[in-house]
Amino acid sequence: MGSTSAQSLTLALLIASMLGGSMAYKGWGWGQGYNYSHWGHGHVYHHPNSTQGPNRINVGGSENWHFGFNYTKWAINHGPFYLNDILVFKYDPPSSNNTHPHSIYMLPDLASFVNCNFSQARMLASTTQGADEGFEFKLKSWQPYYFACGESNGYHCSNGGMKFLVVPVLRGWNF
Ligand SMILES: *[C@@H]1O[C@H](CO)[C@@H](O)[C@H](O)[C@H]1NC(C)=O
Ligand SMILES: *[C@@H]1O[C@H](CO)[C@@H](O)[C@H](O)[C@H]1NC(C)=O
Ligand SMILES: *[C@@H]1O[C@H](CO)[C@@H](O)[C@H](O)[C@H]1NC(C)=O
Ligand SMILES: *[C@@H]1O[C@H](CO)[C@@H](O)[C@H](O)[C@H]1NC(C)=O
Ligand SMILES: *[C@@H]1O[C@H](CO)[C@@H](O)[C@H](O)[C@H]1NC(C)=O
Ligand SMILES: [Cu+2]
Repeated sequence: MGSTSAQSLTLALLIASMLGGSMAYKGWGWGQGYNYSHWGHGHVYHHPNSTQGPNRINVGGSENWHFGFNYTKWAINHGPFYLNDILVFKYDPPSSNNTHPHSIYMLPDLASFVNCNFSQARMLASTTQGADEGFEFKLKSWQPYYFACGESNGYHCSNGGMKFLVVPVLRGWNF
């Protein structure tokens, strides 16, 4: 395909810029003596704050999870994300007036993410699980997470902007 390696490079740069973005937060927590007994208490909605407990982040902000929104851009602008942050995906279930519902899949690697290749993907949430309070996903480990909508044979992923990646960083990563 030829373009794949260029796209991979672009994504590698995106990852680097996301990590780099988190580096910009270096110093926020310097010497402030983070109090670990606050873990699990601070379920806040405002912008991620490296000195507080885990954040709950609504994916897409007020846009929620829908077709035609650039979630890669959103993730870059709203990073960094921290370990144990909770992503909340909200989307309407299928109904007579919603015949193009969404879902959430985890793609296994960068190549499948770039190509929206769902052959090894794992479904995290069905078309009905984004209703009401939304579907919650906790960023438990230090790894890249590749999220995408799996509907319409990958069309929402490849043409609808419905994919993004996150590499959570350790809160208070200031040494
Ligand atoms: C840490 O937070 C807990 C709960 O808020 C508080 O009881 C404790 O005194 C704090 N410890 C320090 C060293 O600030
Ligand atoms: C981060 O959290 C600390 C402690 O709660 C607070 O004092 C500070 O104003 C917050 N900073 C931002 C940018 O929200
Ligand atoms: C989404 O945003 C990213 C980052 O700004 C950009 O590289 C990408 O080309 C955008 N995608 C689309 C389909 O516009
Ligand atoms: C869409 O359908 C749901 C129930 O299926 C209903 O609650 C809602 O009001 C409808 N919205 C519109 C814009 O018709
Ligand atoms: C999708 O990925 C699988 C392996 O995960 C690979 O065998 C297959 O060729 C890929 N499909 C495309 C269209 O790249
Ligand atoms: Cu979708």
